[in-house]
Amino acid sequence: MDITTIQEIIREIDGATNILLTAHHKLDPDSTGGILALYLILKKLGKKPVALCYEPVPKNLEFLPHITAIEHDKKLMQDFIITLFNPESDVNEIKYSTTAEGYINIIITPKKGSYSEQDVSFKGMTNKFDLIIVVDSGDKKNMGRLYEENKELFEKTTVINIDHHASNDYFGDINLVDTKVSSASELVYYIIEHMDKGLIDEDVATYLLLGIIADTGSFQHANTTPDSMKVAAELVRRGARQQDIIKNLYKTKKFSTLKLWGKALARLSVDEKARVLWSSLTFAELSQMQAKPEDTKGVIDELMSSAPDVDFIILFTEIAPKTVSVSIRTKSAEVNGVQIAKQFGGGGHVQACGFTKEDVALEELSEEVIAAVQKYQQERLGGPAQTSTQHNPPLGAEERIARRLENDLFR
Ligand SMILES: [Mn+2]
Repeated sequence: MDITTIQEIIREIDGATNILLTAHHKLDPDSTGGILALYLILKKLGKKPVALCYEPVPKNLEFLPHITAIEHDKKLMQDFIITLFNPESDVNEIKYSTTAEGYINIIITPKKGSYSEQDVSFKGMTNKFDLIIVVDSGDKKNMGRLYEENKELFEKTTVINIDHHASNDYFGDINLVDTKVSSASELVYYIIEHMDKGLIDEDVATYLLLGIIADTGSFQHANTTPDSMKVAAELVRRGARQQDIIKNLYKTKKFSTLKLWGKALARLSVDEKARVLWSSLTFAELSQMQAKPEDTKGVIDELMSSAPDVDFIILFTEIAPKTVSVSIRTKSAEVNGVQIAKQFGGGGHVQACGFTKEDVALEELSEEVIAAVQKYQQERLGGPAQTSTQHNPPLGAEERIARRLENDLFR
């Protein structure tokens, strides 16, 4: 951890009063958690923070306390006010003209008498921020309209850049950028830790844990480090409401989505030798459940994280009558899904790809695709030709998936 930079940031915060907090324009759990944690801490320190992001907060984050502290439509640049001492006479006329050099002349004509230089003063002449903290944003452009409309403010004000993206271009005057850290929220934790750990109450702990959980996919992604787990443990100790976070991030599914899962699970098939697991959803089922094709994304994600020892996970979705969309996922980079997708005119990434075919029967297409997978796997893994196709997953697998679904349903 870059202690020098953290200390520099703490010094800047100490010396500032009006602090603007923002993030990349599309708020996500990490940026929202980071902003709110800083907001509350700064308030506790007697500062005057303003949290601002022009895009609305995502629905699943509305459960967070003080979420309304993040404003969406505040205008940042203030009027430039020129005050003229004018005790006796009224103004006859005010007009202005611009010069070729880019100046504005404001011409004030009194009804009587005249003004002198001493009569003029300026008020509210600059924006009121003396520090800007940007959380989880790789560059200035990522802040969207907030930056576009206030470039001057960003140029004139000290900017602190707190981020963990590899693409970060060090746009700040002070940059706390660490790609080895799980999340911007974890970085915010390190700053607060060096200020005073006592500032972390239950709300602050919840915000920061939210960012860490979301960006590590509940400690499943490769960016989960011993440090991120240590910080998470400390946050839980300090009262972070982990169950609230999980419930709102992962356990709040539409009823239609859950019913869709039920259908997909009931039709689960496995070929253990070819190490492929697949399922399908018909157009009639989608319509019946008033589900949209995009609702099936959750189904394949869930199968991916719950499926047992397979290499391929494939979901066939009839998105319109006789039009079938095929999502192919593979569990490791050594298994190239694109090789299958390409045979059917599709493409994508090695581990996540697919295609859509019109004018086909769901059954027929799934048989063709599975045959292609069996052939690919046979060539890859060797061994005798593939013959057996088991249309039920092994008990262990089915049980594990069912238990997971049950958890999601009844929590
Ligand atoms: Mn992040």
